[in-house]
Amino acid sequence: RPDSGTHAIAQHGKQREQPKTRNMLRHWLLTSVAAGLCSCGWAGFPAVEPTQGEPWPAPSDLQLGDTALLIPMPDQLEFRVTGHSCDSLTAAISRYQAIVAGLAAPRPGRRRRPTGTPARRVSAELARVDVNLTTECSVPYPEFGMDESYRLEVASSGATSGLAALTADTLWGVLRGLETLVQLMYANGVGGLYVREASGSDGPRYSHRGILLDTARHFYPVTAIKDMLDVMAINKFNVFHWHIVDDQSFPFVSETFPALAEGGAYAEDMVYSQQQVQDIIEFARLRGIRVIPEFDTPGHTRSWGVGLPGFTTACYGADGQPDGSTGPVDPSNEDVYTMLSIFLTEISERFPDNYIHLGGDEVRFGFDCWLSNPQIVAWMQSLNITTPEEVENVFFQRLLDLVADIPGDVQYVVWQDAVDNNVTVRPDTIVEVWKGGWQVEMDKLTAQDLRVILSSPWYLDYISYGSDWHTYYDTEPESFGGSAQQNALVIGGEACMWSEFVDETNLMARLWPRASAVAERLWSPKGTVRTDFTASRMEEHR
Ligand code: CP6
Repeated sequence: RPDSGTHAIAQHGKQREQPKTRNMLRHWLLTSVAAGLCSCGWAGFPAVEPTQGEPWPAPSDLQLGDTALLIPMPDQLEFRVTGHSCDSLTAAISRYQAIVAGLAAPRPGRRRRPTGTPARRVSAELARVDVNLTTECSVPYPEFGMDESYRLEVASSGATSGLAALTADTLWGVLRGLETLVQLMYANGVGGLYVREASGSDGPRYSHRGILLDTARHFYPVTAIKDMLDVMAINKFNVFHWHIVDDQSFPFVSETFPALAEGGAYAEDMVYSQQQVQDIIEFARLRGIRVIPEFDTPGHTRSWGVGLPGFTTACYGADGQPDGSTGPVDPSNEDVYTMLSIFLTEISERFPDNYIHLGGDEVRFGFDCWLSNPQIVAWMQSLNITTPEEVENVFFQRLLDLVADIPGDVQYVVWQDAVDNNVTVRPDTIVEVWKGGWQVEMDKLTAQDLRVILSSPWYLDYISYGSDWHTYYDTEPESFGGSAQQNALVIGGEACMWSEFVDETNLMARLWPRASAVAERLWSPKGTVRTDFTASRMEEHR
């Protein structure tokens, strides 16, 4: 079926339950007619039963009832702050008020439950939403390990009938709870909404649930990044791993080294200014999303060397002369370490998160260049080392040492390559696993007592025919056969959007809803498995 995204998602899905006879008849009629009209070889997969008001990712411990409450005038729905308040909370409530008001509008391109067949009995009207933040909004920025849990009651009977009550100990929990609450709502077709009866609590399985966006292979305007962050919040993602620079371009405007972007950006206006970076961090903060910038060295640094000659290695040809190309960071140049110390101090001040991603991947592509350069060979001799792996190790060790000297609590994430190459990392290092054979690697790293995040199975820039979200969904990060102690070191995962073939024109379509599969795997309790109902929920969520 080349025609329908909705069916593509659910094409292998079967109906969750046997519908009642009348529904079955109508269903049979509709599908037969559709099949008869379609000469495109439709395989006759039954359409999934439309769901209404199913939250995604699935909450850990929230019971949804059989009845719904009516919200006759969505734009008038009152949110009352009953606990602590702060600007960030007020901003979140305004944002969700607008979302609620928008939910009643008809949505194009989506199959709906036929009018006249309400999913559930409507027993009351929703009078108000009480939002109870039990402690002060004291933590200004989302951080690793933050409490994102909340309690939610939407009562359609008893003493609190007609009330929704959201309670959380942190602003981040309130944000997650508001998102769930609006996902319990669905349009009634005549300008109002229903909201499902619900009771219980929810919280994430993993504390690191990220999306990597590469803004170096193609430049993304701030608006595109904000669009992504908005949908990340809908999916309860909480980390924007900003792969901000790479070989191809350096769009980050540094205060201490403005030459980097002047030389390395694609164009003068294809940069992220100080103001824009701050704007993105603030937009993310209001959605409970951390921004972890990646400044990848010593590989993937061609663009750094354009504005800062001498930072990267000059590669030599067979004739013993520089051939005009450049390789990885020049580890024999002492200025490089001074520069990185100043630069990363600036980064630690401009990005509020405690973590910086230091990269360290794919250095081997530059090994030949290192070995071609007589200065580096002489430097290697002076250190009594002979292999490029040792060069990589010496550089990275010095990098980690200088990061340790930056004032404040600066912690780091590295790609698995650094540890594979036997760099001595601090015990609190987070290692990101990206290569194939990830189970073996996760086992190895956690056996060394290192914390890991997994991204190998979730390279969303890669596309193929069919419902690949199934595979993303079914990947269990702890399926590497480790001990309970090892499993506890798995702190989450990331979906990656490398941008060699992606830019602002196709980013959203390539991310969503496929990244939603990853979102549920990382949020919902261990053991959450894919069923036919998952496809229906995915369809509604999309
Ligand atoms: N860019 C950078 C990339 C990749 C990595 N680092 C990458 C490698 C292999 C695949 C996809 C992406 N494009 N800087 C590796 C982490 Cl399959």
